[in-house]
Amino acid sequence: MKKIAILSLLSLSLIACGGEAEKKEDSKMTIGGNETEVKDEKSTESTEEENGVIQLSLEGNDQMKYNKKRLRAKAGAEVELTFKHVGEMSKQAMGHNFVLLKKGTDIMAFGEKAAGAVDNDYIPQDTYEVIVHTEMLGGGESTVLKFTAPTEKGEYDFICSFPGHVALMKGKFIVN
Ligand SMILES: [Cu+2]
Repeated sequence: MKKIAILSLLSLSLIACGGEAEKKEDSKMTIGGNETEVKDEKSTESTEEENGVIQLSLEGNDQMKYNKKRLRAKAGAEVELTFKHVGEMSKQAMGHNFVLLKKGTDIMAFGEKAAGAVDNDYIPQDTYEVIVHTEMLGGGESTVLKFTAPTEKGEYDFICSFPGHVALMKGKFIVN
């Protein structure tokens, strides 16, 4: 009887060990996954500071895409955003801008409203939803936008307000 008890104890501890080993492997895999995620995040944004001014850059191309999905700034910080249209198409065919919107703005509804503002570079004139925006650029053009980041932390949407572009050209401006 005793032997049986010992044997079953042994096998129990073996099972327990096996379980632990598996768990350890799992956590390793999770850590690896997190690391990749962090790397991805870094490659989609650049946060440099020069004389206390946060330097950000963003590009738009002929494929109707921004090169970053996220931009980051400290709450209330001075920001200098260099925005460049790296394509070759005209402003009339493939114009791009950067429009930073207030928290909670419905970006698709805003995009529709903006599409009607043909005479104002596709920025609705009577809107309270825009925090700041650049001019509309054509291929090869660039502009620098200086502004103060919102003082309220959180995620803000940025979009291109050229008709139809909001579906693909959108990102998060993260204030922390
Ligand atoms: Cu655009």
